[in-house]
Amino acid sequence: MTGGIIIVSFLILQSLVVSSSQTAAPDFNFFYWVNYWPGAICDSQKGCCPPPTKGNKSPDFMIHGLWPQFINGTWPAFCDQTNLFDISKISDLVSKMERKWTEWGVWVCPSNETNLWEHEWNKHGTCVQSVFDQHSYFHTNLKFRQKINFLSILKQKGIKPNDGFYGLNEIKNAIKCAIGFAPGIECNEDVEGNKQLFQIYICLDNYTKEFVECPYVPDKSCTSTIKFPKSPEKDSLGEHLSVMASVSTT
Ligand code: U2P
Repeated sequence: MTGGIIIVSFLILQSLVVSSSQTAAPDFNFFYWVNYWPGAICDSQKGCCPPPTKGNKSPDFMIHGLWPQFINGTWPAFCDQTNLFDISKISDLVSKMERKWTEWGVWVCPSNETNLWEHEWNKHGTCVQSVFDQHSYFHTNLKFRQKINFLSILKQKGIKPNDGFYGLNEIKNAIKCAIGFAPGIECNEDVEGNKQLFQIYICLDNYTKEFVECPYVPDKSCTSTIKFPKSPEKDSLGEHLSVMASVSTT
């Protein structure tokens, strides 16, 4: 009798372990969490059309996304057409997302705004459903944005968005000092062809529980010294908007 109870208990326990591991085992190796510097879009060939009302008022890094990666340098994308982006699932997060995750196309002239949030979920989020649903995917991005303030990390080491040039290693070390692991840095070019700080990549384990050493990072686009471009000042923002207003009313 006792033996029977033990066997039944064992079978129940085993079925619980199997079902929880089926939903929880990620089928990718790690995450990139990527943030971009809007100033690097503003002084590139594309020019700048800062968003008028939505978003952050003061210059800051913006979330690009949380991307699952394979160890061999490839990544999954657009994994599930049956669970596409649905803003009603994240309505409580929207106001924060407008401040920290501004649509990237709005900075480009002429603005080519698409829905970045929708794109990021449909492309990357649908491939990480073993770990996240829509709400927890976006919430996790915001949680890390709250935890890591790249601008203040860099400023503390005297690295400021002032069109100055800084050592690539100086920038990486500042971030390594703060989070324990060196980031990847992606550069683009300003109109004069100077390489400049565009995106910061940090790596997280496949449950986003901790930072990890990046298996590889897209460093090849930078030179050993790179520019940290200014962001549009509030004044120039106002100027830009009043020019736009006068153009549209004449
Ligand atoms: O490089 C173009 C876009 O492909 C996605 N990407 C790129 C490199 C990488 O290691 N992992 C990855 O997912 C990004 O997709 P997006 O969300 O921008 O469409 C990257 O910008």
